[in-house]
Amino acid sequence: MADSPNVLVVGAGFAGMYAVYRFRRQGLTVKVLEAGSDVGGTWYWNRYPGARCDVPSLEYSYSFSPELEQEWDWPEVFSAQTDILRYANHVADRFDLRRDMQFNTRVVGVEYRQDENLWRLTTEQGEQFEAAFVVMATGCLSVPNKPELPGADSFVGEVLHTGLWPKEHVDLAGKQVGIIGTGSSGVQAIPELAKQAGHLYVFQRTPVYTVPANRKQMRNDVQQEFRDSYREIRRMQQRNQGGISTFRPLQSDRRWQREGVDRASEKQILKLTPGQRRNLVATQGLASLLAFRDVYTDPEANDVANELYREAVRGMVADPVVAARLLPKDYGLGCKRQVLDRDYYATFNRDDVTLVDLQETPLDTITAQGLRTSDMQYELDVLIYATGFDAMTGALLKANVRGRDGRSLADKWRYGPVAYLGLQMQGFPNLFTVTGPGSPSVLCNMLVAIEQHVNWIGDCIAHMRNNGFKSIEPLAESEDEWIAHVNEVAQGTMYTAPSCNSWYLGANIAGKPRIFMPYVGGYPRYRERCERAAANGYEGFALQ
Ligand code: N01
Repeated sequence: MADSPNVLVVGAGFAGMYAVYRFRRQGLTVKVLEAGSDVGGTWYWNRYPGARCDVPSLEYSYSFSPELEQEWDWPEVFSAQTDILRYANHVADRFDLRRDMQFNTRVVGVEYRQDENLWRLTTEQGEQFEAAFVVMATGCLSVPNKPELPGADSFVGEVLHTGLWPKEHVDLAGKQVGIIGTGSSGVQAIPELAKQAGHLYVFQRTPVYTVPANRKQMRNDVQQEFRDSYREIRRMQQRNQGGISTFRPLQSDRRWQREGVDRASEKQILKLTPGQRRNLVATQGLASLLAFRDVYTDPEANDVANELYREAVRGMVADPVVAARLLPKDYGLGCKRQVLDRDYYATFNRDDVTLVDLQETPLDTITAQGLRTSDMQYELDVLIYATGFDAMTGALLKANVRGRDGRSLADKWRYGPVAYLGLQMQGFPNLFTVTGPGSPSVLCNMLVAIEQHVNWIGDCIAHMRNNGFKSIEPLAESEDEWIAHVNEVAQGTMYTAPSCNSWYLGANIAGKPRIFMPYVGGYPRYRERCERAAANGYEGFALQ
């Protein structure tokens, strides 16, 4: 047996990193096993050109160390992957986290040893580790989805995936480059790839709703204002539905006041006249459509916003045929994770970029030289998959988890993820998930969601050790009640509209059960629920 710490953590992304800090501070020994060669998780793997975060960096940052908050400089309001990875490395250095981490170590087995009440983890290299507690900090978007396309193996050019982008520079100069997929990754990459490639072919199956990203450089006075107010900002995050404070620079109230739009109509697009709506989009851009509450719940309001969106895109793309292909038609705003871009539509005005609509001319096969659709052969040097992830459950299932009586997690989750509060599963005692299905996770500022979960897990382990408990797992009825609640709050939102197919629903993976996985009821309500369970002696859980 290689090692037996108190807690084994799988994954050295932001969750695994904080787990080391938190668990160490409470006197536990901890070991992290990580497949990559260093820290950073999502930001370690997703190095494709254009990758950046859609949450402002002053908020997408750890709150556990006031010193860290004061000393770190963010160059931009919404940071690029390189800056976020630099931050992750700084945190790892500053708190000496790597001491308890083993890299290049992929966990392929997570098995509960019932007689010993221990978990045994097996790595790809055959090493084994044991611990009383396991924390799966494996991320929500960490297993790339690479669809099996006919003929894919025959392609002789270079194949890349946005979610597994090489560390080394990829030279695309003068090359014929194809990219499949127009979700967040594709939309971020396409304008950058177009600048680098000889010619870029974008193979689009489903058009996307994307709005321009905030491109502001960080101003010193804004950063200082944050630093001076961080404690209040962190409190505001705890009260906000998505774990993001409404503190500057996100504050939009003044802008709304300037434009003379009252706060009631801010929430309902149907209360504005057609002229007011058009004026709003013309003066404040596409992102203004996202501020209306009714767009997310009322199909009529949603249609109004969708049509305004389409109208604006027609104005941005020079060729009307290309514009028509770029317009989403079969689903509405608010169904998928909102995509943010930098010059996405303008990129299709370039002569060296071709949009191929795979609905009009479906993909026939990949060939040795490129990609063939029903009407054309496209010669390619490089083929890039921007085809997303097996989200939320993928990494947990891939780790081959087996609980009591040898029951696999895959079996427990054959009809969709069954868990309590996205923290634990019945039949898998002392195994915890960070930002697991049924928790706000991907609908929340991830750093806020991660810290809340790791703190809860740390407190739970302390409670067990202080009170002589050897095992904790949820009651089956707690899981049932929580799943019913998770489903109930998602009903009536655009997320679960019949026309909606998103990775939130598992709809991007063939054969995956269609279940809305994250908790949409808001972070504060969720956090209070977790706190209440703990305060009531871990209500809903069986402690032994
Ligand atoms: O993945 P996606 P993503 N043939 O699943 C297409 C986060 N993220 O990596 O819709 C042809 O959204 C698929 O088409 P369709 C963020 O949470 C954040 O882009 O299935 N096409 C779609 O166009 C995001 O939501 C940032 O018809 C195929 C695309 O591939 C999440 O990651 C940046 C296909 C996949 O889109 C996932 O985004 C990047 C096939 N067989 C990512 N299979 C930030 O900004 C799939 N597609 C923080």
